[in-house]
Amino acid sequence: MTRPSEGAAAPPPGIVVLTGAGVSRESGLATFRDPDGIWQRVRIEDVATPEAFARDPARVQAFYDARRAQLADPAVAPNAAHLALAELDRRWPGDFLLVTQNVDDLHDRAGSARLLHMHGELAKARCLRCGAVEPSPQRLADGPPCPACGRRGALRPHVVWFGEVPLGMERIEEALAGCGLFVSIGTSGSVYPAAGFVAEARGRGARTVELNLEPSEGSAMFDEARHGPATRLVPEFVE
Ligand code: BV8
Repeated sequence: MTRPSEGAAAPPPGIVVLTGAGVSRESGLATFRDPDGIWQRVRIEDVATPEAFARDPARVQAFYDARRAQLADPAVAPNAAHLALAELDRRWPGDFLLVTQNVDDLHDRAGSARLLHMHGELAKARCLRCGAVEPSPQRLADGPPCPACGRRGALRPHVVWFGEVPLGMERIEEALAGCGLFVSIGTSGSVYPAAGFVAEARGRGARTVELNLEPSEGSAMFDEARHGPATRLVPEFVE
């Protein structure tokens, strides 16, 4: 990990880290496109689009209720990669932003502060009636009341489905524009706009590094790629 040299006139470079499902794999959460991944068991069109929710809300709610329930399992906890990234956030004196595609709460529980969930969060629900975003009840399939307006059956997962606009894009673009280092961890580089961030960072002169179990779809875009499990690669990189 580059350290700002003592007494250097220039401020330390900004860092942007992008994570995907691979960073949570060793905490026991399935990824999406690996052989045992979620999209091998259910189709995106059936559970992760606004059309799916309009067509069969009960099925979509059940899909997210099951994944939310997994987060309550004590065996599912932040791993060494999440903890190393939280440590880097605490320690880095320059600009820092951890952008995660993950909807789990493991970065939050690890202590990451400068964190942005661009695909939303399983732990939150959004009211279709009043727009409030609140901590999610464990199960949305039963149609619990919105904590803000009281309307029953109006809560959806606060998750960005395919075809919906990712969250925090302005803040992400700003961070990419000013960063000197872009690190992509545990993502296949198959979902946009996240998969395009490396090109944006490169275009601004940032050093780009990929830490992933195996080469991703965008590996060729990176200055450096290290392959192996995140719980080994990330602590090593952060040191
Ligand atoms: C949008 C929430 C407009 C739900 C998800 C071009 C430009 C813009 C859009 C598009 C475009 N082309 C196509 C699109 C549309 C679409 C898209 O990208 N489709 C894909 C299928 C081609 N994109 C959208 O619809 C997005 N919205 O574009 O709006 C817009 C654009 C810009 C600005 C304004 C408006 C919305 C996409 C969000 C969809 N929601 N998640 C949920 O979680 O249920 S995305 C879904 O895929 C997951 O959330 C996941 O986070 C995401 C990416 O997957 P990964 O995290 O990478 O997981 P994956 O399994 O694929 O890979 C895991 C990796 O980990 C592997 O490489 C593996 O080797 C590695 N690994 C495994 N174990 C380990 C490991 N690495 C290290 N250690 C280990 N132990």
